[in-house]
Amino acid sequence: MMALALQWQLQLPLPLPLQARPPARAAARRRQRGLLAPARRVPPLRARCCAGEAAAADAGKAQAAARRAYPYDEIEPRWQRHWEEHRTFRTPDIGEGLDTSKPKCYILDMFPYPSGAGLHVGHPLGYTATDILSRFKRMKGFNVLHPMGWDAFGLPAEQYAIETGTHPKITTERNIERFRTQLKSLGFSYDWDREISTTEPAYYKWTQWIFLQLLKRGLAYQAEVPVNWCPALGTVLANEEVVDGVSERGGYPVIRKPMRQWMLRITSYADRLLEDLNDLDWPESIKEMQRNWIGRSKGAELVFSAVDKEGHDLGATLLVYTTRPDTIFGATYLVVAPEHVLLSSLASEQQRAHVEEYRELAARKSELERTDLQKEKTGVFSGSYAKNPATGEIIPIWVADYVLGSYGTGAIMAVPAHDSRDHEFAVKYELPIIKVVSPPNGSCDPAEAYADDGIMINSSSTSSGLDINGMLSQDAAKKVIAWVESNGFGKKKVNYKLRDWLFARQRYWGEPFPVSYLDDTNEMVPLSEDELPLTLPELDDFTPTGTGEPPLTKATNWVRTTEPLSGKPARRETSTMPQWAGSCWYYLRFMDPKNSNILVDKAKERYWGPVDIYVGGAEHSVLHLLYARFWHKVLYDMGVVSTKEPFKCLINQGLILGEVEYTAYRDSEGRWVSADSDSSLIDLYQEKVPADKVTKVGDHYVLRDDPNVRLNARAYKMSKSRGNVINPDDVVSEYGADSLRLYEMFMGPLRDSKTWSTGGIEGVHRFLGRTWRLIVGPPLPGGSYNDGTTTTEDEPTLDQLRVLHKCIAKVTEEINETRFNTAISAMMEFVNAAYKWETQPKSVTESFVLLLSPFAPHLAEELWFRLGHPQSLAYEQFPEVTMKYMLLQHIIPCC
Ligand code: ANZ
Repeated sequence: MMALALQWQLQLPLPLPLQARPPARAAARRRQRGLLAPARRVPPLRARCCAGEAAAADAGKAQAAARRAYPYDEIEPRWQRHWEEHRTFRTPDIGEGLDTSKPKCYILDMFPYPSGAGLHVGHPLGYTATDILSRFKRMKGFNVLHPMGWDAFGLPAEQYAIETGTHPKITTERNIERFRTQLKSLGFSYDWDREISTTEPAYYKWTQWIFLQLLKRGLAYQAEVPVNWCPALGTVLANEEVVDGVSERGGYPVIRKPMRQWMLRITSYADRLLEDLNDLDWPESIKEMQRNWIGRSKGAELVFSAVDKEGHDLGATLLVYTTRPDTIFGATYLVVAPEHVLLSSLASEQQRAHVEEYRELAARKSELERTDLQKEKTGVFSGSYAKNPATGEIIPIWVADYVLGSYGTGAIMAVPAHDSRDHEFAVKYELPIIKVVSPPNGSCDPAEAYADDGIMINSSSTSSGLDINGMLSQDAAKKVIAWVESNGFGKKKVNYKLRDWLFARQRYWGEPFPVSYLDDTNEMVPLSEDELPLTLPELDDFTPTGTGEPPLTKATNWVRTTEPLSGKPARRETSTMPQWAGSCWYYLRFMDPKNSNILVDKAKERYWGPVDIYVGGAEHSVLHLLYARFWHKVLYDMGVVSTKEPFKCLINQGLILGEVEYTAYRDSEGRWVSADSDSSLIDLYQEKVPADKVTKVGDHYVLRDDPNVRLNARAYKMSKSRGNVINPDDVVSEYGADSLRLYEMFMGPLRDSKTWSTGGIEGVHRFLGRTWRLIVGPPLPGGSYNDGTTTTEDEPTLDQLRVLHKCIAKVTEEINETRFNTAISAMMEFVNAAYKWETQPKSVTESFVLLLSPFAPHLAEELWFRLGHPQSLAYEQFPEVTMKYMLLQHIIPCC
């Protein structure tokens, strides 16, 4: 226990000043001169076990001792076989023995993309948590649905196909096989009979079916839209797949290019997606991210008439969107986006060439670049003017790329005194700045825009009859809206940041769209539902065409088709659906995975829906969860599902960082320099220090042999290039699956980021070994163990019952609260206490084994069996607390 506590402290990452790493080239030079420790090589896991209480001991010996802790290598495969052969975790269907009078619990992991790299230690973190909950709920009398599947369409398999010529289907099957084997080796209690893959035609038949329903309801449409075109990947990317102007995968440059694309009208559901967030038991941070993503803003659309320089009406109007109608008297110019449809007609003869040139320049920039507040604002005068309806003033119309064509009306009224972007622009191009809002306390920086609410000034006009002077901003805004509405100058308007969902990819490895186009009229014709699935054709050449034409165009026989109703020749759609499609509804299919007549049987959905507990990474907070909620609401409106929301409770597991790395510093003479010294660390030589040469003093780390020398300690995200990736397979073979499971749960609260520590896993492994020997007895000469247990038929003492029930209460409460680390501590305390008992009464031991079973199921099953139970413990009743034994806690000390 002590050792573990120490190890836990050691895991806390300390910040390393960023500048502490010398430039790579300098480091290499120093390394050549022998001043720096050699570049980090990744030693095998066994060689890295040097931290923790066994630090001073020989690593090899510690490993040997660790492996002897108990025979996990015999126990674990045996029980995995048993569960597989007996289909222990199969959840029967309604009508096939499922007792629907029992309560249900649907516990779901975000299903993985089966990458070629296999499982990493981050995966089992969430999977162990859901497994504990599933096993616990089964033992608490719930019907549990706990399935697993594969989100297997997507770019990497296709990229691999391009590089190696291996068909994505083969790569995907191979990767799935590996993932499945790895997951089974961890003893997760999935119902493998329900396994699905998004790439199976029997599955994507229903993804295509949903698309047809969206099409019928006008929620899928085609539009010529400026898309993110990535020439290197030869595909269009969604906004979310572009980071800082380059593709998220691969980091290739992305440009904007207009293309005809499939879009999904998610914006029609914006309000419901926003409102229904309130009832969800989700992390507040995720709900906030979704709210921001939807970005509902309230304001007004105002009409400005285009006029000539003298103010003569030109018969055209420009609509602007503003969230600050109160500032209308301060609007000294208008700005249209470079892609605004009226721009060409607004450009005067004199300005046309400048405007065109500017438009072309802007087309090369990403939206991110254009809206970057740090970037200098640019723009060009269009040559046209408009009349401010409130002031009657003639104001110029400019084009500038800080206004986006895709938001609001693509045009703004610029109020430089109160909007910082407009202010910067007006200063640069010497446009008038008129202050119309005075801060309530009267003072503001005249060199900057005052963007807050306040009291209206300079805001009345006899010609228009509008007077809002002296009013508070919000009241003034209401008055302006009423005024524009009654005078035909505009209306109240709600806007959303959320855009319709670009739903097509110019790639091969995705769901084909079930539509074709008639050769003669080009009319789009949906496939009839009974023709689904439309399967992907075999293809040998996956390389993108480079023109934007998807690789599927190469499958000429597949592309050519006949429209069944008219018999007319037609060609199939050659884009495919994005990877998000399959993951939008998979949780529904798990309820009824083999149904070929309907997406999900109504009775099954009514029983199992919605997902009660959904666990996955926070990186899916916006896209997957928003898209899935959107589809779910459409299916709800169609009566396919009975709940408004798909996922009742959401839990984001934290990140697992690599083992803490310690850095010491030396000066040019080779002397140690403490990391907290005044000298700049940049000029010093860095040296990685192994954990067994480090000790902790107060809240910092020092050299064990020279405690005056302070070190920097930091944990990094696991990455191949850093060489700090831990492979779960290695951990399983070294310590067993139960140790890995227990360790990942013991590292700290599920939702927090945590640092990997091999010393920590040795600690939990020793705990399991102690538990084993407590119940089975010490090893016999030769290293084997008794067949049974050393428990007795004795009646437990009151003290034993007190210790047991305290443990039951704690473990039950902590599982319910998903605080698995403290549940494990409670079990460790129990084992410590039990070692002091003269005998181990069987009834007490049995209850403890049941408590342990959700966490370390293999070991628990083995002990349960040895305690005389031939059946698996998976459906045994979870121990219940008897309060009278708990109360003994208070009585005993007094006696
Ligand atoms: C006048 C004004 C005065 C504005 C003021 C702000 C402050 P949100 O909250 O994000 O909805 N805007 C409108 N459409 C735009 C577009 N397509 N591209 C860039 N900016 C656009 O922001 C709405 C505000 O952003 C609008 O209100 C408009 O500027 C600007 F003191 O109008 B405002």
